[in-house]
Amino acid sequence: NPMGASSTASNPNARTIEILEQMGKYYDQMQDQWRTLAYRKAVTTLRKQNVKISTAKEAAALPFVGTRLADKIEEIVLTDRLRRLDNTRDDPTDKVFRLFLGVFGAGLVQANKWIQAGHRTLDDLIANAKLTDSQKIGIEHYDDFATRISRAEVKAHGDYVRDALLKIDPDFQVTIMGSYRRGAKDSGDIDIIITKPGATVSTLRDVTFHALIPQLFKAGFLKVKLATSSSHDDGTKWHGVSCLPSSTIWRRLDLLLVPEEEMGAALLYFTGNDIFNRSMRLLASKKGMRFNQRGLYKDIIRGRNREKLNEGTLVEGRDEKKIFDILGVPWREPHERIC
Ligand code: DCP
Ligand code: MG
Ligand code: MN
Repeated sequence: NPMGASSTASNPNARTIEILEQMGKYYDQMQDQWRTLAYRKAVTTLRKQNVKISTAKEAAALPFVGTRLADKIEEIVLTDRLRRLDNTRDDPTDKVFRLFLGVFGAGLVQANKWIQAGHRTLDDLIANAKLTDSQKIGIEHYDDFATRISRAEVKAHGDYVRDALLKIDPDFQVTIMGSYRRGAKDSGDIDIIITKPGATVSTLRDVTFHALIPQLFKAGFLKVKLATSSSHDDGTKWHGVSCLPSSTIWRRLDLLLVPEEEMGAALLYFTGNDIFNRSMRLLASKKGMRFNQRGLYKDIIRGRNREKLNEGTLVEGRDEKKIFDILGVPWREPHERIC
């Protein structure tokens, strides 16, 4: 966390925050996005308090803290623990479930199927389950993918891609996005945007898929391509695995191809974090607009259930700052986009 451990340690709610973070991490592993979000927001709120929050009533009066979370805060203060969290540690099926959810690309349905089929360990899966190629990689490199990547290593992966790309065409640009751009001290994966002033998507694709990627495979830097849901695949993304020549740890690497006219929207979107993006999307929607990774659009016609009936007209895509302006949001540096 970029807020740093020191600011938590001196916070009167340090112990509560610590336990809520563990509970949030549990829900994150369970892919329960709703509860993960609720816990993250509550932790952010508690970090800002300079008095100790002791009762459910005090907690419920804070923004983003609902009654059930407020009860849990009181329980933590009174008992120095949280039964719900302790329970998760005793339940063996629960542990296996979280283990399986940690396999790259495995969701709730897949994890459940493996458990129903009687599998209990990763070795079990390798020996007895029918796995896709991506799942096999996810299991064989389970520990690699679970290890955070230091800032220096993220940068080294970015430099490697940039060096190779600039040898092919010096006008290309490589930007490291995601948690790295927000200044995080470590990251879960490496997110990279590839662009070139004036180039069409088709040129970006040609160079990336026919020159860059084959070359990076040949050099041994790229290890495998991973499957992604085909519904989201418009040929501007590549998901896979890379490894530095000096290392044996395989890392998750995402490449994204962005034409110049969408660069502002892509910078905004892929800087995140996900909650900040969600609030920007909500704000756009309240103003009758729509924000996605390609741009800010207006004149969206929505149906009875607020489903959109057209794509709208592009308002801004090129300039990140302008998108903030048009939405009426004061500029926030990437490291300030943490919710
Ligand atoms: N993103 C989003 N909503 C999602 C997933 C991603 O808005 N459901 C955006 C915001 C993220 C960016 O894409 O910052 C990159 O996605 P990552 O999953 O790689 O997340 P981060 O880079 O922020 O964190 P990590 O260090 O875990 O990779
Ligand atoms: Mg990332
Ligand atoms: Mn990513």
